[in-house]
Amino acid sequence: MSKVTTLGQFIIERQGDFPFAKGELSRLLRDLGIAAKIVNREVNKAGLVDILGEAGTVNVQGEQVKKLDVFANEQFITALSSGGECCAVASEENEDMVPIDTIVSKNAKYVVCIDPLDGSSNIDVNVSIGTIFSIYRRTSLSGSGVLSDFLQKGTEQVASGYITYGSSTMLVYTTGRGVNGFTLDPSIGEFCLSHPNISIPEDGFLYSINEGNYLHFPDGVKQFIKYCQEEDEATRRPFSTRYIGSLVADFHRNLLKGGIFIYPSTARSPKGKLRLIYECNPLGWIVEQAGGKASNGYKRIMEVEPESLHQRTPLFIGSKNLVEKAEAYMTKYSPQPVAS
Ligand code: AHM
Ligand code: MG
Repeated sequence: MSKVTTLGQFIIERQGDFPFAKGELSRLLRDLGIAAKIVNREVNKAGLVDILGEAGTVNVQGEQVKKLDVFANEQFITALSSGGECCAVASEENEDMVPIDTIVSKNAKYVVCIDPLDGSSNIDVNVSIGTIFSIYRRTSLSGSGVLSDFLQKGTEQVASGYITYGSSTMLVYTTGRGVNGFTLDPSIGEFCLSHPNISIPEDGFLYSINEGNYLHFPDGVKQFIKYCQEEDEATRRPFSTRYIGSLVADFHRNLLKGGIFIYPSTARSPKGKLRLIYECNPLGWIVEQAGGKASNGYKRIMEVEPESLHQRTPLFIGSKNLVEKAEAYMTKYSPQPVAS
């Protein structure tokens, strides 16, 4: 019988590699895993709204039915507040950071940035959605966290990951020593190591972009799309388009199969749509740890200086050679005067 390694076991085994680790980061990851299982349970019931009641209404038990993204946000913040290892949370669902000032958490070492349920427009149609998270060591000295704790470059992350609620539920994370993926086995309620040491192919044959916005793309992106669509046997072009419209699901597919995901600036979103702190940086670190690249079109995403919690950025992420190719097209056809 092959040995099953659960997420909990894996985290504890890895902790032994850091002689001075006190286990706080491990506990934080474990708390995120527990919240993910609760969110997964509710996400799996999303199709039952006619039976269980619609968001905003009162269900047959007399309880207020919450929107799933609000529910997910509450679950993650509750898990992080009671775990005692996190002194503040920044979430897509909250305009300001949420300080955690319980007795156990007040002087905790870490802050967590989270998109609790990304791609939520896909919930009602049974398409994959996800959670994205990123952990930083606080820069403030004590008390509950402050805004500046979150305005650190992606290069300062100590752990990042995502959960994809799809045909199966997976948690993928890195602490800077490779990327490992765990699939939830619902029969035992545990995330089990299923994808050790994930690496993304250097070349990919998929490109993922919302081409509906084509007219408003920068010329560099238009030219890159043209390159992807040209016929060339040697480079296996034309490439195929795959676009779900759920960042985590699009990213996860390209991570395993190779490819590039692009959300550039558009007329509607001149700075791009995706958020630097809790969408782009965490996935940026994952892809780099897997051997790929993440860029804003001109520079490494993890080196962009964050100025605000909900800052947006264009994103080019995936297989190394494809991201470099797209960057070359951006530099040639859409040279930008100053770095963003
Ligand atoms: P959300 O945070 O409001 O869910 O939006 C983020 C989502 C991403 O999952 C996805 O990559 C992108 O929006 C899709 O946007 P579009 O519908 O413009 O293609
Ligand atoms: Mg989002």
